[in-house]
Amino acid sequence: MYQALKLPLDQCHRFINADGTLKHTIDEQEFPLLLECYKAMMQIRIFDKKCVSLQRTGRFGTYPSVLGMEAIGIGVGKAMEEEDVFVPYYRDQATQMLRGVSLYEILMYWGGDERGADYQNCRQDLPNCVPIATQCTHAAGVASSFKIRKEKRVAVCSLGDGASSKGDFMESLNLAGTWKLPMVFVINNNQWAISVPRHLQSGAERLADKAIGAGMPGEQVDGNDVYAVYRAVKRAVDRARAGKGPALIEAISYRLCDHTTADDASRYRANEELEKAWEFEPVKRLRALLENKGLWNESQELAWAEHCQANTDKAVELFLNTEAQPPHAMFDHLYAELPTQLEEQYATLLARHHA
Ligand SMILES: Cc1ncc(C[n+]2csc(CCOP(=O)(O)OP(=O)(O)O)c2C)c(N)n1
Ligand SMILES: [Mg+2]
Repeated sequence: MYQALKLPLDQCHRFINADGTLKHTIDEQEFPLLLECYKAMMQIRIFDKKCVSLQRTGRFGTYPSVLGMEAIGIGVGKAMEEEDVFVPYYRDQATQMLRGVSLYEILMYWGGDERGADYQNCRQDLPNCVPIATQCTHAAGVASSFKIRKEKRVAVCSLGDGASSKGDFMESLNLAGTWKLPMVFVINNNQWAISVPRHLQSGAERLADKAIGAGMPGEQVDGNDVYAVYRAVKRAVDRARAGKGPALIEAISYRLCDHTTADDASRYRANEELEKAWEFEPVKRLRALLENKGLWNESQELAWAEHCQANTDKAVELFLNTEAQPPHAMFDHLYAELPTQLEEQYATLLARHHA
């Protein structure tokens, strides 16, 4: 089955199989955590669907859905400590939600309002990075500061499979390995970089092997298994915190959605492959496991879905009722002192706004 998709899922770390059975035993004490993960994954799935609808009805900007990749984000978020710093790319709503970024803030950001990046919680987490892989260099900087200040904190950097072909990533990886920085790279390998499939991106059999040249451990995990992601990231984060240096984790998943709302994946991707990928998706398998263990049932599912929808609707209402900032706000917070040219443009815009 996996071969049809060409996902190397049989070789990578996994606890929860696609049908909800266990490949490896999970300690009973961990089940409350799994329940929390499931609830969070449902919240992000319901919220994410609403974001796509908002864009389709003209009330939102371009939006990158996280459909099918929820387990990666939630596993990463659960593995981090509050004092760590998360350095995201643009498909990290799930981790951000667990870190304390509100659904309202996520909506504001993707609605084109930078106030959404001024997180009221987790104030040291970095904002979304849309330029591919540049966040890796920022994360290396954050991790360097932790090392210099002897702080027991870890920078966790998230990136896509496509981003792992960029120089910024390779340079950050090299620096992290050389300086033994307290950082963890997590690759969300969703098999596509927009329309470029994984096999055309890199000659490396496993993206995790890129760690070898940088002198750090690299590990492949089933990114559709939230517990496998959590365990791998937690181990790497604990290790980095203990001063043993960085690690790279490749979480293998599949992008069940278009690249963004500006994309139409049916133009370059076979429907048969997409249908196959749905068999491995992360939410269904965790629900099956929890139900088998007697920890979840249909009525809880319905009640929780309703709760998640209410949370989403509340945040959407607040977002839609937030007054947009004036156009000249785009100049705010860019520079301590605006360069002359920008100062002129700022003055022009200000005059028009008040005319
Ligand atoms: C520096 C830079 N080059 C190109 C782009 C255009 N671009 C946006 S998303 C993307 C593909 C990224 O794929 P991947 O890293 O696999 O992340 P995914 O979107 O699949 O999560 C590209 C090339 C960009 N945003 N930044
Ligand atoms: Mg990708």
